[in-house]
Amino acid sequence: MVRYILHVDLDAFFVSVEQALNPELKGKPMVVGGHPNRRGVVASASYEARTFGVQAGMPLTAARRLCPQAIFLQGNPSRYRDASVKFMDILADFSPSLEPVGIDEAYLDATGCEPICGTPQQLALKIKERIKNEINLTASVGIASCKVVAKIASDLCKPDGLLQVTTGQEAIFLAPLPIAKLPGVGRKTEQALKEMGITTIGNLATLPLKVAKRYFGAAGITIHNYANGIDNRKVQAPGEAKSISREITFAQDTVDAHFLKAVLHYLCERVGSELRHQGRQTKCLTLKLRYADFETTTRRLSLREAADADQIIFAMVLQLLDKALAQKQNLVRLIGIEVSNLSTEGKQLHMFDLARQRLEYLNKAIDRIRRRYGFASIQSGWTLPLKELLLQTKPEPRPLK
Ligand code: DCP
Ligand code: CA
Repeated sequence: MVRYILHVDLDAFFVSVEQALNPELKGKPMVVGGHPNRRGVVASASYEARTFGVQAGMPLTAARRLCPQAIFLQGNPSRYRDASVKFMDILADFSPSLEPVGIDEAYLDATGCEPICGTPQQLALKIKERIKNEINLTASVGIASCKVVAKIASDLCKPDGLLQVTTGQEAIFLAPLPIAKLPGVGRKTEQALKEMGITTIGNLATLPLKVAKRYFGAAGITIHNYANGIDNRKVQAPGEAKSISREITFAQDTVDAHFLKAVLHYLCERVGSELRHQGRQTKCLTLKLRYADFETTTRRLSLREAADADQIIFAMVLQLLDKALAQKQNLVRLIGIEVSNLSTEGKQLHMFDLARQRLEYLNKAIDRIRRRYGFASIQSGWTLPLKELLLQTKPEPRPLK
């Protein structure tokens, strides 16, 4: 069956949220990321600033050199989280098959929605209209028969665009595009492909599969398939996701190990509470670090027994952080954790394991308090250095169930 997948991505997200709240900023070159005289990088640039060459990830000082007249804002994470929740809520009205990706993008499977929502194009227009009316933001939407092509389509039609790739035309659509546009092709792979004379997606598509596999292993097969417009990945609603991840990008890059450990503990609490909410446990932990130079590293370990306790997850992932910090002492821009290899098996195995049982009771009690009074209402000693940061967002109390 032909699938219709929409990739919906908000335009210049952080910047647009600021503009929606302060219309005087609209149409102006703008950068969210911090003060231009300070260290740090551009998180989001308005399309007006982009015409001067300003890009996400570039040092703020470089952005100011390129576009001195731009307005620089520090950013308001809680505003972006609010807008993100509203955005996802709008999308959820259109299809139960919704996969949020990061803060401002999502895939939506619209296969079979035609009798209710009209053609995929009509559906995309309705989604764009509601986003405009309800949160005053613009979104770009790519429509295709698979995720990778839908994502590239939304990227190409930005800002405020809508682009549908006709089924059967995927490879032709992709062929002229530069290789860096293909998800899965990072800076290193791009360089290696260029050294092989491969500069467009079409070049990669016609490379013999064996060669792609020899040079890049399993990832070579994936990008070769993508280049041919082949991507069987399903749109996965979060409940069925194979992994749960949380990450934080810092307003200011840091090497402060104490602070990094506090943030890591916070992320473990977030992931742990989500695991328990879903009634699942993890057997695989991954730590992600992105440095100021944008190099991203991941370290992974397997657990002998499945776990859902923050304390166990933290103890294990802390070992990964210690190793990473010992190996590279650069400024850190982002820290994240992912738990995967998830199971929903019962915990009978630990019936006589008192320490684990105590943790289970403790975490259940903490979850209950947090459900009622908000996540920041209860803190561990580890996350005390983050007190100010965490108290910025205070959800409405909800009744205990
Ligand atoms: N972000 C960040 N640091 C980065 C990249 C992004 O903090 N290096 C944040 C700010 C962005 C948001 O994530 O607004 C979404 O990222 P996108 O890559 O989707 O970028 P934008 O939404 O800003 O722009 P576009 O219109 O290209 O989607
Ligand atoms: Ca975006």
